[in-house]
Amino acid sequence: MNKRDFLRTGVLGAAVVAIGSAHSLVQAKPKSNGFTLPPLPYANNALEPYIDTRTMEIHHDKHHKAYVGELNEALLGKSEAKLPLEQLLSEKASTNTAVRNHGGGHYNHSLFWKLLSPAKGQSPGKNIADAMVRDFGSFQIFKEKFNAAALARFGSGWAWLILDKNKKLSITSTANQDNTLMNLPDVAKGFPILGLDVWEHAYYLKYQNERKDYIEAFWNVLNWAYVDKRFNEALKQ
Ligand code: MN3
Repeated sequence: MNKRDFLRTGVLGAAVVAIGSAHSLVQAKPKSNGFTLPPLPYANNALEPYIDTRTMEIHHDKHHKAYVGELNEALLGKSEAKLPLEQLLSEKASTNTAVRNHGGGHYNHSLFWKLLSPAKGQSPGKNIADAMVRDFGSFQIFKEKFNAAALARFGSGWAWLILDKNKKLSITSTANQDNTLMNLPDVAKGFPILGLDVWEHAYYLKYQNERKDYIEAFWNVLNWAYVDKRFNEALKQ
């Protein structure tokens, strides 16, 4: 919808309200040309018993949906709405709180769904396994450091495995919906290979205050095939 159409709808909507009609134009919300909620790539119950059905429903259908809606609303009619999400985050998150919070929420969750999978028995591919040995000493040390970052993040946030500009893997965590694409003070920069949502909404129904148990369960549903894909793509960038 262009600006003129938007104004016309607004005026018409106001007129309809004024005569007390319930015409649908009154409810019609102007649409952004922006971002959409991706469907989960598996059923809500696919990650049981590690991540429960109800948590997946609420997390995707309520929380993620809200980030998308708020982001579109904040960018309505603005040129930023046309930017690719990664570029939007790297260029605008530091100065635009809606982009930082809702854009971050949209990116982080879109990534998170794809990082989970019901496929059993996955393990890291050779390239990333070798890089983990090189940069952490062993797979076990990588996992311990990642778990520690996820556990130590105070309040709401994410733990990350990232590839930095020197093509080195490292582990970090961010508050709220921040991520390592954003140019923020105190946030490490790098391409997010793997992220774990440690907001209470991600685990509280099943695990309550036991974040540690949720973190341990996460490894059973980690989609290593997708982790490998991201790693191999990031190496080429
Ligand atoms: Mn979440």
